[in-house]
Amino acid sequence: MIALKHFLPGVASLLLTAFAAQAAPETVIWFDTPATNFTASCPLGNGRLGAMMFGGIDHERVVLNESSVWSGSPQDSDRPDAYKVLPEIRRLLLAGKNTEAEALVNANFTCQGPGSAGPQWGCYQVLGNLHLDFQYSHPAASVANYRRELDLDTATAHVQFDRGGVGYSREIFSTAPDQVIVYHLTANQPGELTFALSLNRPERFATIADSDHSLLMTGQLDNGAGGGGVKYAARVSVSHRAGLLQKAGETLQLTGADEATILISAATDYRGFAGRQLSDPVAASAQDLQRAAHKSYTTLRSAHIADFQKYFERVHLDLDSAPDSKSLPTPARVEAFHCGADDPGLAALYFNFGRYLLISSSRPGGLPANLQGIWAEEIHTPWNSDWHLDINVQMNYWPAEVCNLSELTQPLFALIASLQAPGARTARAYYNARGWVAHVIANPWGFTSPGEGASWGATTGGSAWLCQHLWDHWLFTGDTNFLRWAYPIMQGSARFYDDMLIPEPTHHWLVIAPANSPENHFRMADGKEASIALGTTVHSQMIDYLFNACIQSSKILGIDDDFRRELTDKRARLAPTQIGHDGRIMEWLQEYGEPEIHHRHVSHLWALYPGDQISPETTPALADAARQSLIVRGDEGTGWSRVNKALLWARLNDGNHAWKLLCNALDPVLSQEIRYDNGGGVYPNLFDSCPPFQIDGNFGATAAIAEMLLHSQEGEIELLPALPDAWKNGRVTGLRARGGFAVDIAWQNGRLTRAAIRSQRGARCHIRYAGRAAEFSLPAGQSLSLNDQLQAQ
Ligand code: FUC
Repeated sequence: MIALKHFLPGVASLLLTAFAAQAAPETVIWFDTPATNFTASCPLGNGRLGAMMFGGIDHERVVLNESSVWSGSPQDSDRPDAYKVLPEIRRLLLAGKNTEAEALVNANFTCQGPGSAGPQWGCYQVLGNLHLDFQYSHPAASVANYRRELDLDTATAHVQFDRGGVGYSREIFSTAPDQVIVYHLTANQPGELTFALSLNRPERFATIADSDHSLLMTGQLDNGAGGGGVKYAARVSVSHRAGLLQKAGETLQLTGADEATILISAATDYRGFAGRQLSDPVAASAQDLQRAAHKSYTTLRSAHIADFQKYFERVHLDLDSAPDSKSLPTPARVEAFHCGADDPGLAALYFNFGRYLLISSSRPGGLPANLQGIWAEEIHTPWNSDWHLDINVQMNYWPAEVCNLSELTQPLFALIASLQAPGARTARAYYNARGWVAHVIANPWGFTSPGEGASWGATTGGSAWLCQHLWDHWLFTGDTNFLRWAYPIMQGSARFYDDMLIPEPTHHWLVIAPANSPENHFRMADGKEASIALGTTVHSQMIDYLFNACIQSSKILGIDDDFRRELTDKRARLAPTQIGHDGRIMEWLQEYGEPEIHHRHVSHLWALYPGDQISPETTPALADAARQSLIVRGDEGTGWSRVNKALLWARLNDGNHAWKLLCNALDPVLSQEIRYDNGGGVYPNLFDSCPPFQIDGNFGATAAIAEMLLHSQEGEIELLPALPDAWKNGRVTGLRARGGFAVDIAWQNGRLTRAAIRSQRGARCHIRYAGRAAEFSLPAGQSLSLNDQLQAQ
């Protein structure tokens, strides 16, 4: 049963219905076997230090990560003279000669050098592997009662089993307060814990036993320019009760212990836009380890749980779980769901998992969650596990504000701020424009040039899309200090687009040229295919949003009247979102042919989500057209694409269709092979499969589930806007709405029963539910309880 304390003060009892929640099926991912691969292992993280526990019986492997283990180095990848070709590219585009324009873009509007295909770009990679080789007194005895679980509520993973009459248990967590990974092992019979411990990685390492109870692994990554890059150090130390601990070459041997605690620390000398900025990882890792070693396992554990729960306990979601959801290991539960089991509780588990992963992979002061969060087992991660700016890194942060994890966006904001200086150089080199720009890909080395392939890499929308998060943070928090900090960043981005806009010949609307619709292409009347266009819908939508954000900010801050007037004027002349002859939103300025009608990106619906310019209430015709676009795009795709569409259906108030997409996003997947067309779902450990593993789909799913329960655009809060029929009973507490509100909602038989709203800073509150509307004034900090008629109670 969820405790009363999780409800808003003063209204808790009203919300306690006969709904009997069982916490475990919604917060525990569990298995009855050890993991046979990475995507079945259990992820743990403190934002910086990651661990994937396999839970092996004879051999345990824990994959270790540190968020700044990045190869590569800063490079000058702008083509300084590219801007000279821009007038000709524009002339060709204005003349409708897209393929000719594209040839010039291909030749000039890529980065200098191999970009993300080259070693200097770098690669987020595994820190190392901790190996434990166990010996048992009864090696021939069979193993019984095996259970491995990840408890999302405490951010701890456990293994338990019996062998030869001995009960073994292990627990692992990665703690933020103490900056170490802690692995605790026990046997319930004296002297039955025996294992050898080693530490390695696939390349570039040396491990020594630097004492009879500790290991040190050091190395230096490739900087991609013929020299040494980031240096790292990882340390392991073991303390134990009973038994004997000795070093044996580069390993440690513990024999006949009752209990052991392994501490793991790691550091790098990465000195970029975020992170620890250390010069000596060997000393830093020693310091972390020594500090933690002075504390008991239980002290470390309780500090970790308190720290983690400070974030995780802010939000609760209860949905009915299938009766056997507790008895089925998670992969079997997912399989049963796939085969039609009625188990909305799996969505609650998936929702919680996304929140868990964000808290575990993105902490203030650190690097933003990358394509795999912080979890990687290879040297060569897919797409270098970087930050893609044409949906992926943004999707990572979609759940942050609505799930009351606002401060975890700080690493993303640090990345955005860091792109200004290199992005200003790129803006000059390619476009002779003021302000700053980022294209499609970014790394920790300040890369803002176009990618190495112009068809996908020359999209200039990355910076506008990133800035959307800055303005949205303000909309949720109303933090004027933050706005003062963020405004110059948004302004710099707006300046770039301001300089980039040119009138198109037919309507004289202002458009970006050259432009792409992320990663998609089109067919022209002469049958030729191209990616480079004169104006694309997504660009217009994002620039409209950004200009509005700057206009509003400058009013709030009382500055920059002239710039505001200029943006206001240009905003009114931007190309509008158009509806095509078949009733769909047009992706480009013209109605081109669409070679890939089911393309995974649906960028032209950006204004529906994450933007706010399209909604069924304010722009019903565009909302209908968006619906048509989604129908034609279909319900398949990569993992992230499926949850993106779930979000879009949620914004269209179609809960059943959103749920259908979420169900598709929960398809069981095992393949790791990169696919662009389809094949999304989840791996056994519930990591999103693009495929391969890509964490954006986890975060997007959490955002989608929140969006099905609560909308907060246009100054209104809408309760249960897209509740699917399948989610008959439920309640959610602690969600956040734009305008600075906290919202709890309970429902039964698909109908609202109670809601509670609290204003953080005092505000008028417009609420809607099922065609009803109500308005209240809420003093700061006060809660309002509403019944199903939206009447105050
Ligand atoms: C974008 C997507 C791909 C993949 C990659 C990491 O390019 O179009 O599907 O998610 O990012």
